[in-house]
Amino acid sequence: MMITQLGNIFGDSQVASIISGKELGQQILSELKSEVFAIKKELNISPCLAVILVGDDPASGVYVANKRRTCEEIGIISKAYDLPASTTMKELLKVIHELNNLAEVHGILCQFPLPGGMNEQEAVLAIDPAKDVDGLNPLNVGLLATGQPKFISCTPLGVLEILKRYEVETVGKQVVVLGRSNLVGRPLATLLSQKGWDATVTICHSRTRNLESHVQQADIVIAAIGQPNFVTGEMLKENAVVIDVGINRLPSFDTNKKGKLCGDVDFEAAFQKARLITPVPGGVGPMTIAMLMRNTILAARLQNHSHPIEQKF
Ligand code: L34
Repeated sequence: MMITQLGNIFGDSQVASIISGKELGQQILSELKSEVFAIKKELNISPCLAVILVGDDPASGVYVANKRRTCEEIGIISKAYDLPASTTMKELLKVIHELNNLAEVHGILCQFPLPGGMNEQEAVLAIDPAKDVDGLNPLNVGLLATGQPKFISCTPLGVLEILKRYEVETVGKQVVVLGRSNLVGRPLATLLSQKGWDATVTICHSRTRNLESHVQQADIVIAAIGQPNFVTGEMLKENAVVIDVGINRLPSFDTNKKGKLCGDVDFEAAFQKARLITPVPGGVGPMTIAMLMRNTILAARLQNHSHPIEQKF
């Protein structure tokens, strides 16, 4: 299903199939569009997501624009809060508190990174856990850690959805997660080691010794460290599944053009060695957005005492 087998110019050797997060994301969005339609009919409400963007980081601007556009595409109401880089923490918290108290808003997302000097953890703590579609509030993090998840952050959910829909076996497998961030690495490692996924998970980070030897053992490698081409072809075990969460912009020599996007994995080399691989762009990014839509629909249902959509997690 949706696997592109690209021919190898040398003919004989086996190369990876490319996972299309873009196509899979589109398929999920069309399912969610029907779900939104059903909610409108059933509960007479429209799911609504408020996205807060502080400052003018160009990459964040692109991601937030993608989120808002996708809301519109599937019938979720999108409320935009664009605040200047000079916004104080107090002003940001005021906006969050107002949104917490607005009944028609079901989900609140504050895009990271915040401009220097602002406290991301404080922002996350202020978001009502019932509206925390990013799954970053410590209550939701704690529920996940103790095996009773409610809102799970969107990128880890997107990675799991890829593994599920491409029928990648995780039970008893060696998974190496590169990176320990609250947004991606840590929740992914937590989830994959839980019952149902049953993987043996190793988290590697900047202080890991013999990192290559860990990656070499891995049936599934998930790269989320934010360093272009960090994972080389040589590091990988033959037929590994490679999920590239990294999204790095290479410097552009032409100041009028945006730099080329690339992941944490040397794609060309990994493609020769892996069994399945996600590209950047068009891999995990679109799945993150699809999962944000799913969490918003879940929030709208839960706030209206309706049955949540079926979730494996
Ligand atoms: N609070 N901050 C919060 N929640 C999140 O879940 C995020 N993240 C990460 C950064 N900060 C956050 C995102 O939304 C990364 N991220 C994200 C979202 C979407 C895309 C990439 C990262 C995306 O749309 N990627 C496209 C290409 C975009 C482009 O052209 O630049 C892709 O195909 O990968």
